[in-house]
Amino acid sequence: MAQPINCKAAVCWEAGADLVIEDIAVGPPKAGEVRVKVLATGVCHTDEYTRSGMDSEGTFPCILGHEGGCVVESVGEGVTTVAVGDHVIPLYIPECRECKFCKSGKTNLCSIIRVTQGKGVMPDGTSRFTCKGQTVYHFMGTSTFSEYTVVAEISIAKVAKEAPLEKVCLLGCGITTGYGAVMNTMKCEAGCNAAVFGLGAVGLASIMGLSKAGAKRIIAVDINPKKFELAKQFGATECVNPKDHDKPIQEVLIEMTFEDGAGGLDYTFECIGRPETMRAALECCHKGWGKSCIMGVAGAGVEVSTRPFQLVTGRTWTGSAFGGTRGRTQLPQMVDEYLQGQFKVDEFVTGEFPLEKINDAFHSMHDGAIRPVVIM
Ligand code: NAD
Ligand code: DAO
Ligand code: ZN
Repeated sequence: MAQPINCKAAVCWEAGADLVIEDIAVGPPKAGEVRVKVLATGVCHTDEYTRSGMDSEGTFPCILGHEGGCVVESVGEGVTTVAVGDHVIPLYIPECRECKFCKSGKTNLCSIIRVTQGKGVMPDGTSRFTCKGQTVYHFMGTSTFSEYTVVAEISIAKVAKEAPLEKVCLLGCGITTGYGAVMNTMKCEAGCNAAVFGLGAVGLASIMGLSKAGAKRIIAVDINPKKFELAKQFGATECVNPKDHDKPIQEVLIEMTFEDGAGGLDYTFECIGRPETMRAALECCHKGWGKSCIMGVAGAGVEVSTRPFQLVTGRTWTGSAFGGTRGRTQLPQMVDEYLQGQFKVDEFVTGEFPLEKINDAFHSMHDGAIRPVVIM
């Protein structure tokens, strides 16, 4: 019978506070749950979004983190799909294969544990974390900023043991989101023209996907020109800084793509999280067929707008969560493709930090880092 484990974790005691390294207890996995040792974890802007207090769903105190590279330490009753010693990546979007959403074949948004996950607890309504006699809440069903965490069996993808966990942990969010949006959500075809707004991990991964899909033009858009060199290495054919133009960026992009009497992109990807760039990404789509995909997460309560005529005239506005990826089914394949050199992962890592320096990892993101990785 598994016992609680005492270990270190970065606890966020309240919205807006720096994380504090604490000694915590991690309870044993209950039925359908798995306890994992976290070896490495990426730090994503969504962790910062919740830490800062912008996330209306944030429950404190909590353990953030959702890009983990882990090894199974123990399994709860009834767990059959993973075993002690397996290498796994936790999933903030589970894949139960039984709920209405999973069975539809139309979406990756498995909703079977959505309500409890949103409240920061395991599916039975309780937390596995305690610190100083106090309950500490889970985050996104993953909580990877801890040396040990507990996740639902349906929320882990088993991956090849040969893959370095300090790299493939990043497939737990940003890379998979951008790449998957191109491949799964938009299904971009060879020869298409596309624009990517925002050149962080999500935008760069979109560029990588577009390049692999055989896009003819991939226009990278960012207000930070320091991002352009990397965007080109990932496959961008042109880079545009909206600050270099005195007209709206959508007009600039339409002019850049003007051909046979009309301009506009076949596909655009919004990887920033701002309503004005979401609007621009929609409005620079080609009349009649252009499609825009929102991945950026805007602040709570923010709304988007455009003139309805933009949609009447054939542009499509959609979005993608975790790149439409069904994690348990598709992440193992992605890890295998990474091992075969078919796509980049190492290139997204912009620094490694020990757990004690996790706040420095957060600060590095403000300076334009793509993905800091915390080595536990
Ligand atoms: P990031 O902050 O690393 O990258 C954003 C980029 O946008 C930066 O390079 C920044 O310079 C640029 N930018 C900011 N304002 C701009 C503007 N007005 N015009 C042009 N460029 C601008 O972020 P990231 O980690 O790549 O994530 C991007 C977004 O995607 C975030 O909102 C994040 O929360 C979200 N996200 C969504 C999913 C999902 O499943 N949909 C998953 C992961 C992240
Ligand atoms: O099913 O209602 C739902 C929500 C699923 C989670 C979607 C998350 C999308 C963006 C999160 C940011 C990345 C960490
Ligand atoms: Zn499901």
